[in-house]
Formats: sequence, structure tokens, C-alpha cells
Amino acid sequence: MIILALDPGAYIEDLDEWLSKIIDETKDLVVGYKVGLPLLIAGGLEAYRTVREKAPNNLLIADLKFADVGDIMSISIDHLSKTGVDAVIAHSFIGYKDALDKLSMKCFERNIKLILVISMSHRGSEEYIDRHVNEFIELTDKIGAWGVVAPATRPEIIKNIRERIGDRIKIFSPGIGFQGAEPGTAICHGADYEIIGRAVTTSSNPRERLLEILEVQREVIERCKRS
Ligand code: BMP
Repeated sequence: MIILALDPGAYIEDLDEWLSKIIDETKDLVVGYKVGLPLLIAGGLEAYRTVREKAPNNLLIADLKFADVGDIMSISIDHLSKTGVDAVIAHSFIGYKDALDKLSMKCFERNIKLILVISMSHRGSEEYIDRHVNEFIELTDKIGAWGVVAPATRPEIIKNIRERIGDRIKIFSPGIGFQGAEPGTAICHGADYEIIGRAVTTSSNPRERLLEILEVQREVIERCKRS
């Protein structure tokens, strides 16, 4: 249950070739792709359309981590909706009034799923964001978000979210591989999908690397079920 983050490094010369190779080698193994600012900056909305065309049957998540006023985020959603993305990610800390209320309405109108960041995988998340995790969970429910992002690097947060929210929300967990968490850990604590990027995309053989990661994920989940 992997979402592959397509974040091309600045050293990549031919973006189209890079996307083709990775997507062709992985699309039968991953649930979906997460496309964020690195790909948007490097290749524009055209690159998002390219991913959509090359992987028509995979989930496509635009990770722009929106954190703006509602009307402006809504304009971005209008543009994004022309690329065929299935879901977008926004921050929770911007709050409901004139922000997430409007964004969630616009996503509903454009038939795009909304995912909120509840906590992040880096250590700085503990400085401010993590103090509000339980409030963000309530906000997720209030706006009827489809999913949340929570860190594989601090799995107790995933467990807390799952216990509070039940099965009605998808949990996406980054932090696997380059950021230190072991594949399978997040799912073991209640996540639905693990987001993995550079561990696969910087490999000279992305498919082989992904197969190895999937094997570890399977073993860790099996072990977790038995304990
Ligand atoms: P990587 O496996 O290369 O570390 O990539 C993780 C991906 O997940 C990146 O696209 C990053 O933007 C995203 N991400 C994260 O690492 N931590 C978060 O808390 C939220 C994220 O979206």
C-alpha cells in the first residue's frame, strides 16, 4: 500500500524521460502518485497532466500543502482540476472560517478529494503543529475531509488519529526510507498508505528497490498482526 512521491531533483535533465521510466516501472506496484511543488516548479501543470496520462488508473494526489485564504485556494483548485488530479493536500492550521470551509466546498464542486495535514514527519512538527493534533482531527471531521497526513516517524500519532476517527478517514504516512521509518510501521499503527519518495526515485533500479520495500512492508505488517 504505497503512494510514490514524485519529487525530481534539480540534477534531472529530461523530466519527461524521468517520469516515464519511474511510472512505467512502478505503476502496477503502487496505489498512486503524489506530485508536489518540486514537479510543479520543474515542469509546470503540464508535468501533472503527463503523470495523469501515463498512470490513468492510479490515484493522483497534488501535494501543494495549501495554507492560504479560502478564495485564493479555490482559484488554485479551479486550475488544478484541469490536470485530472484526484486529491489535494492542505494544512489544517489555517482553520475553518474563510479557509477550509471554502476550500472543502470548492473541492466538492470540482470532485476533488481533500486531505489535511495533521502532523508532519520532521522534528519541527513538535514545536507548534503537534500541540493541536486533536483539534485538527476534529476539524477533519467537521469539513468531511477524505484523508489526513500523519508521520510514519511518530507512529503513536497515527494510532491516536485512528482511535479517534475510526475507519471513516484515509491516513497517508510519509517518513519511510530516507527519513528513517521502516516500511510497514505506519500501516501497523493504523495508516492506510505509506508515502515513499527518494528511496525509490533516486535508485538506479526503481522497480527492484520498490519490490524490496514492498517485501519489508509485507513482513512488518505480518509481524505486527501476530503480536
Ligand atoms: P521521501 O520519502 O523522499 O522523504 O519523501 C516524502 C514525501 O512526503 C515528500 O514528497 C514530502 O514532501 C512528503 N511529506 C513528508 O515528507 N512529511 C510530511 O510530514 C508531509 C509530507 O507531505
